[in-house]
Amino acid sequence: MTTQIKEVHARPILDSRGNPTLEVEVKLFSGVTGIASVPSGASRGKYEAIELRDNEQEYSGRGVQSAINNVNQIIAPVLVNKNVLNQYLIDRTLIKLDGTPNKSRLGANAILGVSLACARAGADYYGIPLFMYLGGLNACTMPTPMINILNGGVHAGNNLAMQEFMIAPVGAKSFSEALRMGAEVFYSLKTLLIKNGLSTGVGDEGGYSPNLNKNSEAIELIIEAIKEAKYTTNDIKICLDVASSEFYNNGRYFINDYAYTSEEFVNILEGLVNKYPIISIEDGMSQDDWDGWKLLTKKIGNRCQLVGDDLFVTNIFRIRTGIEKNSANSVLIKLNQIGTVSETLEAINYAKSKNYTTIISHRSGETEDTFIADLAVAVNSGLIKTGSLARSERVAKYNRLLKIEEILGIKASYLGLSAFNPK
Ligand code: 2PG
Ligand code: MG
Repeated sequence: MTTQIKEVHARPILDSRGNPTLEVEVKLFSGVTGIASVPSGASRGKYEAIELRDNEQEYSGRGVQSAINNVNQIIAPVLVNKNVLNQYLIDRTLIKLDGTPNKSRLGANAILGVSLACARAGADYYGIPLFMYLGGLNACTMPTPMINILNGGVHAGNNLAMQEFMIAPVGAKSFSEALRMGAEVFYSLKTLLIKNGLSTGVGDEGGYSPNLNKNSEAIELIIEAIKEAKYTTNDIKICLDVASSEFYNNGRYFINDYAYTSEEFVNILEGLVNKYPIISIEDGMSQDDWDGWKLLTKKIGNRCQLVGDDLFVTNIFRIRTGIEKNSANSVLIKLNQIGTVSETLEAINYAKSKNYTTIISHRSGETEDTFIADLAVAVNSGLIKTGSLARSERVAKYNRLLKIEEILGIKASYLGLSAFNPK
């Protein structure tokens, strides 16, 4: 059968931070080849599937040769002759071959590279775009972009505790209009930073990383930039990724030499939502602070999207726990947190069935691969988070979405504000 896998091959490439990662090629007997590469996070959740690194001298311990060997020597022989169109069976085979609950034997990076490349090969075999292969005729919702224009936390060298300050052009009529609006605000933010004598250097995700003392200063600068670009905060809303697991220790949230209790920190977030046009907060509370999550959700879950990233790690079991504990109302979806395409689709379907929104997300260490752009449309997630409007590994995803919007033509829809939970 021409859809059978002939060869699987992994090689090392560099990601956007200069760290090695895997590129995987899956060749079919038909001659078609699917290629994919694997991203990598910095503010990783502790319940994520394991990214295998060599811990040898090479690449300062960040080498991925063992993951590459696992693809070429262990996975490849098992997948040869398998039908690439049966993604579910391929992913199950990979999970079984690994045999651990967190993919620590073969590495989630090794497994994901193969899983993604198989999906691409399937799409290429049919000669249809990846979003159509994954989502069929029903895939037609362009995501509202959550554009990270100001970086802090571990993604920047500044002293902002919060990791991502994003804008969502909810008032746009289409994805392409949203992107243009976002770009205009990005330019006006640069002008404002220069005017205020602040740095216009960018962080890992391409957003500016000025040295500001308070998170609220960053939010106020962004609001000013929105107005300077001749928009209102009805057109463009603000979203945050607090990434609070990074500054949580022993039941306390440490910001600017102060150790807040969960309740105090919930009050801070509530204060921000009261004061500013914030419609989404990711990882407001830490991955282990279920009581804090419950309280935050009770207090502002009816007027703000509360996104679990480190909390849920795209893992259906953790999402279920969150639902049982009335925690959050949205799930950040990262393919490499769980490690296969089918498990990612399962997590998305499950979250949606419980009325949690899903945001398809990049990692801070990215490659030029645009898989997540297609995934966002394929599953009609309505939301994507893929960084700033600078640096090609970020812009590549937006550019792919522009192309998808063109392919969809009149079929494309853009939800704007209604993509968010709550609306
Ligand atoms: C996050 C991500 C992506 P990282 O926390 O949401 O923005 O960062 O990939 O470093 O975990
Ligand atoms: Mg996050």
